[in-house]
Amino acid sequence: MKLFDLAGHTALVTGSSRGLGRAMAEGLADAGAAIVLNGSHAGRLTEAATAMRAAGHAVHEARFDVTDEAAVLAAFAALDAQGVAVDILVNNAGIQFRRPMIELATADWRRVIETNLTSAFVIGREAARRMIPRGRGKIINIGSLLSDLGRATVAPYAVAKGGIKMLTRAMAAEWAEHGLQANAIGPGYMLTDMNQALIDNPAFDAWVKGRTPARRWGRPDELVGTAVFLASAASDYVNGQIIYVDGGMVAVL
Ligand code: GCO
Repeated sequence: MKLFDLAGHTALVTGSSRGLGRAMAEGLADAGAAIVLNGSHAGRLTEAATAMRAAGHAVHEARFDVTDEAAVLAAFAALDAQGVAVDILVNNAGIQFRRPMIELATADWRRVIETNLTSAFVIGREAARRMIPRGRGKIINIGSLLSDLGRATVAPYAVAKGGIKMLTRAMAAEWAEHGLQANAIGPGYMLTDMNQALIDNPAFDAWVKGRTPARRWGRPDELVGTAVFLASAASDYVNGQIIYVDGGMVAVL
């Protein structure tokens, strides 16, 4: 299992005080990584860090809004000053905003694109600037079923997640020769706060269970295996890929 051992590595997981990011942070920590937890809500970030430390994990806290470039730069400068070398980046932070496009304000479009896509470029660039001189690094961008498929009322989210798939390929194109591996995970319909309105909607719940070959929603912890694989030496020759963890939904009609 040494191939999947993350001891000696440090993972920055954006949006990791709850949801998918928290589950992946805990899973990467279980595999031996030190974790840089990120969130913009001080209380939630401290709660998550405290719980993970109580579980025996090495945890740093980096509180910043991923859309605030100055705060991102300051956070990386602080990590540099502390001698914390991020060699695994999980670009997970994201928001959802469901609205038909003809009713969608441009400001709301921009907010989703900035949070779900542009932040992954900015944080990826800052991480890569430090990984390239070291000749190694793992970047894991969190996409979605909507990286490949459309759904009504979630246009900015789908466009951003489609962009995540292509940003991942662009990162592979430019950074693989420097020893970095950039890949993506495409979660299916997962049991998260962001999806609570859908989970609570009997018609949508039935649709997800009928449309998904596994006939169920996914659990956040079900992303951990793929995250550890993409964060570890086991994926050193994997680049530019998106791995769907979706119960089979994207593979079938
Ligand atoms: C939606 C959901 C999806 C899921 C996930 C599916 O409104 O359709 O929020 O976006 O969260 O992204 O892969």
